[in-house]
Amino acid sequence: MASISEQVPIVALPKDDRAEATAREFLDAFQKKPDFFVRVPGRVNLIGEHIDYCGYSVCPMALKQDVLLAVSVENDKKLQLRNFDKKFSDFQCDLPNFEVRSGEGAPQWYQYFLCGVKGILDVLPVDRTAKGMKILVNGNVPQSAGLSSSSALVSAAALASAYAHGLSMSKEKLANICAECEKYIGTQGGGMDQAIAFLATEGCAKHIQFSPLRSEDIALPADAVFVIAHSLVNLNKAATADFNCRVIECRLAAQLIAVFLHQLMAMKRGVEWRTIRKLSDVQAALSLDLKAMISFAESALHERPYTKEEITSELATTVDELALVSLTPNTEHIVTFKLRQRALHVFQEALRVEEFLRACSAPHGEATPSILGGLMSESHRSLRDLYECSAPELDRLVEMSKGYALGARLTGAGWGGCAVALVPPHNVDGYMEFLKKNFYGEVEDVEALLFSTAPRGGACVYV
Ligand code: ADP
Ligand code: NG1
Ligand code: MG
Repeated sequence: MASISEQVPIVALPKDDRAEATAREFLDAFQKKPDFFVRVPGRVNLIGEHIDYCGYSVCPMALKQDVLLAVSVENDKKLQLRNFDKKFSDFQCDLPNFEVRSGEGAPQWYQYFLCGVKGILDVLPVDRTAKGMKILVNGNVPQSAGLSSSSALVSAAALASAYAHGLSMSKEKLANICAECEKYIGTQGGGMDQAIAFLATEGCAKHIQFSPLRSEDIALPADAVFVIAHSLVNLNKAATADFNCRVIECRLAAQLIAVFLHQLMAMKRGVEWRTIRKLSDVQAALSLDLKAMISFAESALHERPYTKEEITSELATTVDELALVSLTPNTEHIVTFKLRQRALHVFQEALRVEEFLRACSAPHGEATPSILGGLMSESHRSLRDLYECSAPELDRLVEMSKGYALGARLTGAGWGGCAVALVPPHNVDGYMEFLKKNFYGEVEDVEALLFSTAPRGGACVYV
């Protein structure tokens, strides 16, 4: 196998219980030893929510919870999958031609895996044959909780396939492939999850920027602990149209803003709405700053939900062309769109990211954690009120954090899943005890649902 060590690190398998249990289970399942292992972490996003798919930068960090794969490479052109968790059924298919996903509703677990395999087979040089693989999946990222278990699984599948085929590519290339191939599952994510999965480094949260993908370390204050708390509500993003609905509301807002500004300013360079995909595209085309975009969205877009008829009329197009250019198969049925509210959240959240980074890069003082916490709380209010992607249980968690944390917000896509709170070190134990007693009560295995985090490293291959 050719080395990809100058890209994703290839290191010795740690001698811990989890690695040993995974190796043992692989032996049981396939009567042979694995050739290599792959680890890809989940992530928590500190700030910059629902803006990656609008082209704006985000601030996530990798978790210790991860997807660990044990892999053997085979010459039989078959993919055989087993899961450590027996609630996930065995799966097998022939390579290279398989269907990733058809139909609606929640996808099957192995379909996320197939996304990653397809992402790599699609870039395999034509003279290379697809290799078979036997794989055991052992994941402990809480699922459907906004901590990116799906992208850890997709990215692990892609990394295993790349390594099995001896493909050598940069972390950024792998992250971009994974961001695109996870879309086969049906959601139109922006690439944050796959980016941090590959670009994370131990000890640092990252500022991730897109087009082109790049990352920088964020210097978080030493006296700030990030505590994650699960709301006990799960939402599988691909099972409903909620997530894609927000993506296309932002797209339509960007397309309408392009047309309105064009008319208003008799612009030197015309902006053709059909070429606009993201709110950042229209900002770049107009060379305006975020504050100017906020003012314009406030004055030009009305609060009342836009109907499809109104949008087609403003864009001088037809329902059919709108579906083709702007919508996704699972959002074609939607008839009203809250464009002003969504655009305002995005521009204001992008501004909060800038302020968060400014506070982190200035010399840290006593006030730094409070500034960061304040921005996180504002972010939550905006996600709750303008973006409408919170849930009563998440709002309750955020409310309950007030006596202990300097700020808290939902993290990930929302509609359930986790909140992240910035807590001073001396309050961490008290906060967790308070939530155990008053939020979790009799719930079992609270350690998996409520934990403090430190930034961990990104994807690696273990040999
Ligand atoms: P999130 O990425 O926020 O955790 P998603 O709804 O995007 O939530 O993806 C969750 C889905 O990913 C699960 O329903 C399951 O199909 C798949 N998944 C994640 N981790 C695993 C795992 N360890 N084993 C099997 N499937 C997994
Ligand atoms: P989660 O909640 O981890 O599935 C999703 C998107 C991200 C980002 C966040 C919201 C995917 C794979 N992930 O994350 O790209 O848009 O929501 O900030 O679609
Ligand atoms: Mg996901």
